[in-house]
Amino acid sequence: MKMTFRWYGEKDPVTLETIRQIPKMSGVVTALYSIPVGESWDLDSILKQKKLANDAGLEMEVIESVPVHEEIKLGSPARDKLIDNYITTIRNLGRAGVKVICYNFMPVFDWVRSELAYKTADGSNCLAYDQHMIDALDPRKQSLSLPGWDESYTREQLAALLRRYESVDAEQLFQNMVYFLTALMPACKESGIKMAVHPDDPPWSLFGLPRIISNEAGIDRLFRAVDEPENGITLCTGSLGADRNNDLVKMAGKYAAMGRVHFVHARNIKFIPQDDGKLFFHESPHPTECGSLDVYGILRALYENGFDGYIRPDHGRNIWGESGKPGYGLYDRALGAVYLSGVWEALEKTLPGNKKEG
Ligand SMILES: [Mn+2]
Repeated sequence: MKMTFRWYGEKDPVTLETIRQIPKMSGVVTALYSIPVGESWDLDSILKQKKLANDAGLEMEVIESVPVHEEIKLGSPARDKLIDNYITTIRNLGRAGVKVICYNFMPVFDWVRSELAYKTADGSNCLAYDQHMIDALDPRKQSLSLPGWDESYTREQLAALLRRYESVDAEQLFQNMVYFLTALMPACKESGIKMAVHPDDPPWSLFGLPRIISNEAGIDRLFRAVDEPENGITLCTGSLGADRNNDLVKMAGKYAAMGRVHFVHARNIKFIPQDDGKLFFHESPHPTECGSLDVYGILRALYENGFDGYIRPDHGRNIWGESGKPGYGLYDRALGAVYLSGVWEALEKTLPGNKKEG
């Protein structure tokens, strides 16, 4: 297992020098943030980013993410050129020694929360999801004021994009994803790159848009449709865990045994029951007992089924007066990394070697 940390490049207030001081940190998970979505990433720019990490004593073996252009998700005629660009990016990342690409296939919106600074009982703040607030939003009728939504679309552009998705149901989106992945596989094999799809966050349809990587059935179907070891997942516990029907311990063990967990996002969330039964959860400290997810059980299932890939602490709270990027401050993610490493050490020292290590 390799512990990693997300780094948003040179503009990230959390510096590489800080990250390297977190115990057991092997590398950063980063991206090239200035290249527009759809354009290919040139080798020089990739190597420049890698050198920054390497000079700080950190690896750059996981990219999060190489975004997938909406035209690919829509399956429009424009997709083939964009897929060619994506393949060029894969080849260049492979040349630079990158091993895993995290991406997602969620139409228009990726992660969605109702609050970015929900105040918890201990005075820290974190991301939260309140179904009441999400239900009250209709991006087709009103300007969307969604926390974290980057407003890169005007209201008219967003409305036009949503109209185009009216003809794309979950089945069509799935076919478009299979088309995309199938095209990528030869380059992935030649380049030593594994694709790790990030599950839908949250794992259900939002604003009428289809979502397909939300549960075991969806992931199984994707693995069957493109049955290659390079077609894997980012096991994001907080994303999948928002749906209480998802048995994360089972999924972690099953997909690790298949060799399809290429990357793990470890995060805990806490469900707060509401009188009307609607969903409310906020993100919590990483340890099992601080939230509703069995983080220990998930790590144990990964360990026992031979997982030896990359992991990073996912969203942390803002604590100790830090006002960091929501979910991506330094302190709580660093605490999370050390907790995860501690659990892993205990697993290694108390259980027989995992299958990969014989
Ligand atoms: Mn995640």
